[in-house]
Amino acid sequence: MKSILKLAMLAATLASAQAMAAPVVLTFEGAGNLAAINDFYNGGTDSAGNSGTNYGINFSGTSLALIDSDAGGSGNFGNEPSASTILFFQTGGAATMNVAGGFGTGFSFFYSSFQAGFVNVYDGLNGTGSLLATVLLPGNTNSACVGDPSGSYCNFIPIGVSFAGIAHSVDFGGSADNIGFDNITLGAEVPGGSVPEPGTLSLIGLAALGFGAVRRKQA
Ligand SMILES: [Ca+2]
Ligand SMILES: [Ca+2]
Ligand SMILES: [Ca+2]
Repeated sequence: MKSILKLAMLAATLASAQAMAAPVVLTFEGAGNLAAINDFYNGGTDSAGNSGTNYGINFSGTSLALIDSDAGGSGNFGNEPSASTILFFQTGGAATMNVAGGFGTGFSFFYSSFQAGFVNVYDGLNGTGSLLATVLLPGNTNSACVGDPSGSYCNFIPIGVSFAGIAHSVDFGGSADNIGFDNITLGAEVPGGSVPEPGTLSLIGLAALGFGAVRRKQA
């Protein structure tokens, strides 16, 4: 009995260690433009039939992939940390990510938004259980897009948080069609991927266009 108990404890320790393995970075590259991400990272496909690496990660039906218009999609953004696809949502108040196997240590990502948003990390699936961490996301300035041909949302900022315990879901919240995320990194307080060159910080006219709206050239 004693040795069986020890084995059980060892298995629990190993499972815990596995949950905190090397950071996983979700770049959304390969997902379809305006496709629901669904099981793209879960051994299945997005709503357009594309599949990515199986990390055991599922996204709620409102979570959409968006490809930069400069790369043939309909995204109104620039300077994303991994070109040319990001996560955003057009309906509801948040996109939810479920990680059945759990993850620990920390969580981080890049985001771009004119308005304030938030990210909540929970220990249960689908935004349930205890709130492990909250990251408040101030609206950031987006103006001249240096390094990316076009796009109103062009100031992707890295941000992250460390927490205790094992997380199983994350809500990415904000104003629908006005906030985008990329290089979502599980297991690290600093997001993976290159940090884009900071754009100019002149506070010129913030376009009221949505994330999924390609900016039209002014006549
Ligand atoms: Ca662009
Ligand atoms: Ca781009
Ligand atoms: Ca990307």
